[in-house]
Amino acid sequence: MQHYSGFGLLKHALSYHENWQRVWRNPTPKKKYDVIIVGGGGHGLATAYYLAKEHGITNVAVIEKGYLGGGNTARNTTIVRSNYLWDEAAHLYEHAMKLWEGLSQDLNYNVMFSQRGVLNLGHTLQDMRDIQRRVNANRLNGIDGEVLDTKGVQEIVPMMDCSANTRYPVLGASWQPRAGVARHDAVAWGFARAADSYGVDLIQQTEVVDMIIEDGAIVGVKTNRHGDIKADRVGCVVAGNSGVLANMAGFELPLESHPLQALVSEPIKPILDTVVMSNHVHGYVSQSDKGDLVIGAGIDGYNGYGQRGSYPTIEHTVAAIIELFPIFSRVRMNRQWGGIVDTCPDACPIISATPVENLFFNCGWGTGGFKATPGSGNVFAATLAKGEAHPLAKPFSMFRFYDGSLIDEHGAAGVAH
Ligand code: FAD
Ligand code: PYC
Repeated sequence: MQHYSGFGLLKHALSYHENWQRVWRNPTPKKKYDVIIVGGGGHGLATAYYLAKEHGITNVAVIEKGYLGGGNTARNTTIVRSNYLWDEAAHLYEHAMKLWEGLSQDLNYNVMFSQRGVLNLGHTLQDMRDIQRRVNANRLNGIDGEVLDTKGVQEIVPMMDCSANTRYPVLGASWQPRAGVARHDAVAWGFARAADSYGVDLIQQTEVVDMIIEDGAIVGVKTNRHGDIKADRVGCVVAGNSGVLANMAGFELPLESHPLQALVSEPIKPILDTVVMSNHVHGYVSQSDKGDLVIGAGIDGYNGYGQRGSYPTIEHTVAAIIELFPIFSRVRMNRQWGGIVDTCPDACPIISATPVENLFFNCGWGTGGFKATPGSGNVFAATLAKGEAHPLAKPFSMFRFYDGSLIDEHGAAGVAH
């Protein structure tokens, strides 16, 4: 990595970034790869990295229709936690958490993983019973967690309105100290740089427009810029566009695409050093290192591929945050945006073989996949390398919707969908 003095920085800014080193190559695609990953978000890039690092498979292309990490990876609010209820999900997200804990060192790239803790508030007796049950389950799975009462919450966030006078008084919370946030762009860039260094081709501004399927097996993809590219195996990691890609391959996935919005305030001095989420008033907030309050809530109810969202959701979200933090009522909101999330009926992902031989899908992460990025890439790489599901991925087969073995994580999802 190059270091510049203040003068050097100014000179490079004025010279339109001349002589800056590329962080990854801009390769011309080969005719054929061992593995093609469709989708250059965090999950696709992590998959490519672990394919190369852990399985020695480096003849790999990641094909991205826009720029790397420009989808939901760029649009999310970066909450990382592993406090899911059911064993299958808890094991998967805790696998990711352990990888997060060594990720900056592993990638030699600072992903700014900050374990500042996450509070999931309870406002009713039923909330508190659910929290107790989830924390017990977490502990049995070796995942850190505590049940806090109102006083315990107030000690962690003194400026939150925990009085008994509010419409939905805070009765307590689950508290996961190892949870926190990470820098979303850095995660994509770190995985991209590391994958590139193993020889993985990162092909941007190239859309997969069809699948090439012969005798029930995929043999390549059609692209809008580079024609046909062949591959022995293809992994689709395209989040909100998963239904579109599945249709190209001739099957359907039980997914709905919805806008999910977030907004950030003007930067303010450091005031909130943890993450607060509330299902009941339904909003969540953290503060970025830059000082912005990072705010969000549930999905927009309608299906769509728009990356914007509707106004009533913003109004509701801001009202929820002000209910918890009246002190924020005079902070101005700076920006708002949306991503396209792919929601599954049981609020759990699909990491799976498909009816088409050698074609695999990793999708359905919905509102909560950022936290899974390294774990998802890690188990999907193993699945692609071996042609059969990694043990942690096995429960997340798409065929669970045929035999009914669903894993309902709506309660722990933290965000309504
Ligand atoms: P993406 O980053 O969307 O990558 C998929 C890529 O596929 C895109 O870059 C897209 O351009 C590409 N693509 C699509 N179709 C094609 C094609 N035909 N050809 C080539 N490329 C294609 N999760 C959390 O854990 N914590 C949070 O706090 C959180 N907050 C969120 C807040 C918002 C507002 C949103 C929208 C999401 C949030 N999420 C959160 C969810 C999280 O962002 C996603 O689950 C995760 O980023 C998905 O990563 P991905 O790599 O699978 O998808
Ligand atoms: O899954 O924790 C989560 C989350 C927070 C905000 C959006 N998703």
